[in-house]
Amino acid sequence: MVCYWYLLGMETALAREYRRICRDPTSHQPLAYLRLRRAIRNVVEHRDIEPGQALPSERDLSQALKLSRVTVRKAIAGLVEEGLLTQRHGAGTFIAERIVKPMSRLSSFTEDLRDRGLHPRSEFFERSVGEVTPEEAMAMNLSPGSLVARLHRVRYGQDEPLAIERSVVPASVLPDPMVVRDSLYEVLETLGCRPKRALQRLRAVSLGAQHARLLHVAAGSAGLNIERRSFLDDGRVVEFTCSWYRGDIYDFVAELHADCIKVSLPRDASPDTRNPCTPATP
Ligand code: 16G
Repeated sequence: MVCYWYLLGMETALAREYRRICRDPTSHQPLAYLRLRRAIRNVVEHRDIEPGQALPSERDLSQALKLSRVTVRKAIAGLVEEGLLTQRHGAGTFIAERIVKPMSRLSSFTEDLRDRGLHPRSEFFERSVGEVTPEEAMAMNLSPGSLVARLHRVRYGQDEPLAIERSVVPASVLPDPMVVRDSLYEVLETLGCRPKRALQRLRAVSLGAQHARLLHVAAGSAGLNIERRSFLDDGRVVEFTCSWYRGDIYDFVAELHADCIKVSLPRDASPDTRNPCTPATP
């Protein structure tokens, strides 16, 4: 009975949101499955549906929203791929509890968290401008002596620390790192320099004492060390970021295609590029 009323309440919240989006003249979204996706994201964001809870069945949703089951299935499939929803065989569709991060989207930490209804924030250790180190120059194709902006921070979802990030951006792109308060990508966007593509390398690590302390986990816990080099359309490296994500919360998922047999690396993507982040810990 509880379950019935709970699902009914969720269905009502979702139906209300879906209709609101349909009526919204600024939404400009003609496709029903994309409107439904937006509505599901919004109710998760507003906490009308909590992580771990089940979504009403495809049939119930299609009846409540007067949509075809194909439309509902398409909306749900996209959100499963994004990681907002998970499907358990025979049990249904649920709001994901772990943070599932799709590897195919060049998204920012802030966007990933907002999509999951979490409030992102950063605590900075460093926002400075300095001369590029030889390792950074190599990773970013910069000449010796060039200036770079450095950001070093702990990233939080609500009040929980999720990752530590050390980003380096050419000072020609970001002359004043103090303007970054929350999202680096939002600032880059306003500067007309949001990355267009990126190369990412993941390594499983056990978190050292300092990183573990900042992430509120035991020393030696599993973590993921991720290096991202992001590029502008003209090939310039706009960002070199090393991140340490908590392994107990994050799932990184990639969609694989059987016909995608060629991996194309930019000419400068030497596999043995040294990791400029290794020596420094907060
Ligand atoms: C993500 C990126 C990081 C980027 C940051 C920008 C990964 C592994 N890393 O954490 O490279 O600098 O987002 O986020 O996804 P922001 O715009 O919220 O500052």
